[in-house]
Amino acid sequence: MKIRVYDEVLGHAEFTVQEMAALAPRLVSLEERVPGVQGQAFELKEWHTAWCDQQQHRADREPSQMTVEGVDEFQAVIPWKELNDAVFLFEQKGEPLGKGYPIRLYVPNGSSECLNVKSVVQIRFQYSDDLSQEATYGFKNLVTPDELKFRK
Ligand SMILES: Nc1nc2c(c(=O)[nH]1)N[C@H]1C(S)=C(S)[C@@H](COP(=O)(O)O)O[C@H]1N2
Ligand SMILES: [Mo]
Repeated sequence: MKIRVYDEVLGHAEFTVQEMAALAPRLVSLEERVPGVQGQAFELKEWHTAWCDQQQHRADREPSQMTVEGVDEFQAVIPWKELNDAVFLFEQKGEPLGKGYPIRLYVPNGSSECLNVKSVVQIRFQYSDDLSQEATYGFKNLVTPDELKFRK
């Protein structure tokens, strides 16, 4: 399963879990950030910087927010300043994640545990001047094919 990453400046790319983890400058033990939960993780902000470097992009500004989406279309929109301790969990006991595969976001010190999105398959880094700086989360609006028929 691939993870799609979009950045309004860098463009987009697809990564396997292994490719994503390999780009991280270091791995961290999740337990150090989230007491009681074990596993291998990498830091979101370090990862983003490493990706910028790989693309030889000299970042002159930071994203304003990140939007992550799970395979079940659960999504969270999180202000950049809330993500200082954020990590992606990708491995437990040397195995791919049982719950949360391919990767799971954890936002220690964030505004809600609901932001710990499981089974992340899409990540978007956004740069906006709109300073609505509250994190939000929930399921995207799902439209059934039947409903679509009436949407002309
Ligand atoms: N993909 C996905 N991630 C999700 C959710 C979800 O429904 N789908 N629920 C969120 C909510 S509301 C909470 S409280 C936590 C629950 O995490 P847990 O299953 O480890 O207790 O996961 C979050 N991550
Ligand atoms: Mo929740």
